[in-house]
Amino acid sequence: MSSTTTFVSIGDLRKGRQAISELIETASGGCSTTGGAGKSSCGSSAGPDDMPAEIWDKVKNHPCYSEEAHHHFARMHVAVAPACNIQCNYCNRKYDCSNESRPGVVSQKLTPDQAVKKVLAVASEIPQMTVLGIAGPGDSLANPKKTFDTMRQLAEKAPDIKLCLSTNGLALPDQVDEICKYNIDHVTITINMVDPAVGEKIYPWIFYNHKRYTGYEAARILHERQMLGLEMLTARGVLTKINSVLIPGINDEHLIEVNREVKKRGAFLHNIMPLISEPEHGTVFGLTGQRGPTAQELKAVQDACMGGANLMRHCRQCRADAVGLLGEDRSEEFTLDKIEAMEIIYDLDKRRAYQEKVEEERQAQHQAKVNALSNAFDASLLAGTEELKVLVAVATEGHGRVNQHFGHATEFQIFEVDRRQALFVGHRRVDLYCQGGYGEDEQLPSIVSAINDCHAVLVSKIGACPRDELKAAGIEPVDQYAHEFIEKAALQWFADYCERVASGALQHHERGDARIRQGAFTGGQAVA
Ligand code: CLF
Ligand code: SF4
Repeated sequence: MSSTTTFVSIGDLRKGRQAISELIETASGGCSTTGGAGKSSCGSSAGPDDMPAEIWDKVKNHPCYSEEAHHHFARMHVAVAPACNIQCNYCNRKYDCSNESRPGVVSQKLTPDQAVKKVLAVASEIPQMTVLGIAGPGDSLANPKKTFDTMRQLAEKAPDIKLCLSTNGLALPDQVDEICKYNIDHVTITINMVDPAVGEKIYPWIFYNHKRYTGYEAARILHERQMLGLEMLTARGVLTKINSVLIPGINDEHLIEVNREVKKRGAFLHNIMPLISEPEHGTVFGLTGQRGPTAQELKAVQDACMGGANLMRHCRQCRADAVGLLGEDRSEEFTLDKIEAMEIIYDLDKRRAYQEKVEEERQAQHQAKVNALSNAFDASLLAGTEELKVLVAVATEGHGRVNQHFGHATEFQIFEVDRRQALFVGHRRVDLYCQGGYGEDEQLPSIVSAINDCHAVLVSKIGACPRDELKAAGIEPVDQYAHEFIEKAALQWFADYCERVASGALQHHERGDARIRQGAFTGGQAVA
């Protein structure tokens, strides 16, 4: 069980927690249970009516804290924090911090001045970039000078950009004042355990107060610091997201308790991520054969946590210098030499005007979903389909629409659809089918396997060969909703599916598990 040393006054904690818990209570059904006209939860599509105005203001255009926002708004990371104060068994220091980043890629490390210049350059080119995060390549708070130097400058020079950081939590309690001083109102803490006996299997050592600790003692100290840091942030009204790496056989069931404990302490969101442990990354887990979870194992743990802290399911485990929408990476456009040659004009009015347009599009998407829910399901035609629930894969290039050719997809978004809602539950990375103008048929089996538990795949267009292959696998290729908003398209397709089942034209079959394992088809990238 968890043991926690708490130095925050109970009064502070209650006050700060009040606003956050109002929202948590509002959305307490978890991301998928409330359903209906926009009444789902914060990690997904909560709106201004679902939460206090000051919290809505913090999450509405943060792509990680709002599932709806991630279709429209971008984030960027700057890699200013190279050092770390702990060792995780899933990390190889040659690569980025895998608590917030995909392992296996190394970021170009920046000084705070270089980082600020890069942020201004990206902001002038990508007006929908609304959030700046520091997520490595080590731990942001093990490098406090570089991290806060960057944040201080940005708070002055780019006041409309939300500031965000990610940490393992060991140094967090000492830095809460600085975090608040620069108005950093989103903090991610990676918490993989609330029991040091579990923690000692994940963390071989920590470096704390000028001393190295190992084994159970290391995990106990880390746990206490994480809980204390979380409580302190809650007391100050900072929104917190908890990242947990799901490690099969080590903390899978335990994460349900982690979810409970972090909710108690005011965490806003819980992001359960799959372990990535390819041997070539050279991590302890990679080298000892510790496997990552399958997509189904990940979903099962997430589902078991429903009703606790709200879940984030749209994480892309992005790299420590990622730029763009989640799932897209434009970092190559903003290398230091390219920035040097750019004309940087940080035009606040232009950015605001653009973001207002994006907000309108997002509202339209939301309204389309609400309308589809009230119009698509004609109960008189759908007898016997009340309890049906299926998964649907969607090819999208963003903006919340079905707007990608099957052959161009490198990932599919997965929605769980029933007569109450179309809920985003994850994404599956796949190999590209279309290779320079022709279809690579050898890729088809792995693509089909990756979405083998889905009943349909929604695309803007699809060729004859993949169409036949999908049909043969029992997956319906659907292109008649090209360029529609995703939830509307998924709900309309599902209403049609239910009608066919109710009329006897089609027999409903449960789909088997997608036979995919972490990294099996993706060169070591996340599949969830
Ligand atoms: Fe970056 Fe993290 Fe802030 Fe987002 S990422 S520091 S909260 S701005 Fe987002 Fe990327 Fe997942 Fe992180 S998708 S890895 S959750
Ligand atoms: Fe690696 Fe991040 Fe863990 Fe540090 S906190 S050891 S950088 S994964």
